[in-house]
Amino acid sequence: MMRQLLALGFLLSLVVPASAHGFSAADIEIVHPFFRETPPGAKTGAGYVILRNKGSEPDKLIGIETEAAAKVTFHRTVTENGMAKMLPIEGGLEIPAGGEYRLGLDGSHAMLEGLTAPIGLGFLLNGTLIFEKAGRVDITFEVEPVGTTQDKAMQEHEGEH
Ligand SMILES: [Cu+2]
Repeated sequence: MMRQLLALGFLLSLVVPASAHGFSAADIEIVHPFFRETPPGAKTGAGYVILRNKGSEPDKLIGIETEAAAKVTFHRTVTENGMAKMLPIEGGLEIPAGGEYRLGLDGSHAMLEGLTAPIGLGFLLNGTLIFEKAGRVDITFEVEPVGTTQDKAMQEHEGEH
């Protein structure tokens, strides 16, 4: 019995790191940052994250840097006359005091331009989130399969807690 419990504990400990994939800096909690898997030859990719602010002042995500891409900007995909197009989100992503910003809702995403290599499942990619107040925070991005939405990733993420 003890041995079975130990074995179970070992299995659980293997599963936990994915669910515990998060970072924090000052009052900001960075929940499950991920890139979507890209096909071979892709020049662009997309990144998602949930930012929670436990503080009493708003903060802003003003930039992302990563080893996976030459440049990262913030976009929103909108549909006009049946055509999807991407518009830049200007001025950074505001995280209200005591609130959150879900990058991935309403078509929002971090746009990775100039991919240095395809982004493959199982990769952990280094990056830095740059906040107006919390400053530069080094993190890692996990990689989720093509078609993963913010909601789906979060369900899986929170289901593991
Ligand atoms: Cu885009």
